[in-house]
Amino acid sequence: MNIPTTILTLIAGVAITLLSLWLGQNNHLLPIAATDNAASVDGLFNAMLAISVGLFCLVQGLIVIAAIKFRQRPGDETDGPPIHGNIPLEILWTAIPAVLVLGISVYSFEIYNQMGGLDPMNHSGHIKPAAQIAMQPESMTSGLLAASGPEASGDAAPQPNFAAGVGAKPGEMAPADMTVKVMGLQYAWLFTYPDTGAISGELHIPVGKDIELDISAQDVLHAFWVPQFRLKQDAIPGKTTQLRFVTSVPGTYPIVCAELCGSYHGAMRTQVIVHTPEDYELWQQSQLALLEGVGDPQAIALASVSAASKTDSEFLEPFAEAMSMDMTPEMIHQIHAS
Ligand SMILES: [Cu+2]
Repeated sequence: MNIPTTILTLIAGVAITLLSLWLGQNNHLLPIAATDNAASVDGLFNAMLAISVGLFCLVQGLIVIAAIKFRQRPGDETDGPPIHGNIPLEILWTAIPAVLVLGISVYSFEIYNQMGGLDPMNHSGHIKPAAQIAMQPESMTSGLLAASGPEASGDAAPQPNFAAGVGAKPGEMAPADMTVKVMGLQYAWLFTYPDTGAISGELHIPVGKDIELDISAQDVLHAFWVPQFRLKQDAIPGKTTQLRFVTSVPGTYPIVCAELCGSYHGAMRTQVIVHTPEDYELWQQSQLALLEGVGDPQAIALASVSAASKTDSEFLEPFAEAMSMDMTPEMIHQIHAS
C-alpha cells in the first residue's frame, strides 16, 4: 500500500476542514441566545472557533507526524541536515495568520458596528455641569447620590449624552419601547422604571420589546453583563452608557457585574426576568400596588439590595449559609479582618 503524500495531505486537509466547520456549528459552548443580536455574536464566535480548531489540528498534527517520522533511530548518531531558513515558508506562515487576523478584525468590527457600538452620533458622553443637573426636573437618583456628587447622576434627558450605544443600530435611535435606568453600586444593581416610578433589585422586561438601558454607577466602575444577551456594558460614575436590545426568549437570566469593583464584587449578581407580555403586565400591576402608600420606594428598594445598609456580618451571612458552613458572626468578622 503506497499512497502518494499529496493524496494523504489532501485527505487530511479535507478531514480537518470538515471537522472545523462541524465543531464551529455544533460546539454548544454558549448559553441560550436570548436577544435578537445574539445570533450575530454567536456567528463570530463560531467562525473563530472553526478557525482555531483547524489551526490546532494542523499545528498539532504536524508536530505529532514530525515527532514520529523524524525520531532518532537506534544507532543513528549523525547530525540533522543544517537548515538555516526557508523564505517561501516564512512568507507563507506570516501571510496566512495576517490574513486570518485581518479577516476576523473586519468581521468583529462589522458586528460591533451593527450593534451600535460605533455610532458616532452617540459619542458625546461628557459630564454634565452641575447646574444643568440641578435643573433636571426628575433626577431619579439624586437621593442616592448625596455622597458621590451631582456629576454621578444617571439621568437621561430627551437629548441623551450617552457614551456609547452598544445594542443600538446607527441611525435607528428612535425612542425605545421601554427605558430602564440601571444603577450599579457596591454591591448591587438597582433598576428604576421611569414610566411607573417602580424601583427593583431585579430587572423585569417584556419579551420582544425594544429595551433601552441607561446605565450608570454610583461609586466605582462596574460592568453590566448578561451572558445570555451577549451584551456587556460598563457602568461608569458620572457618565451614562447605554444598551439597546430586543429579547427573544422569555426566561430568567443572570446579571453579573463583570468589573472587579471591591471586596464583595463576586456577590454583585442579580437576575433579569424576561416576561411574556401578560406576565409583565401582572408584574407592573404588582409594583404599582406596592408603590401606593409607600413613602419612599427608593429607600425600601435600596435597603433590600444594598450592602451599604448592612454590617459586614449581615452581608456575608446568607453566603455562609449557602455554603452550609457553621459560621458564627465572630468567624465572619475575623475573615473580614484578615
Ligand atoms: Cu460591581
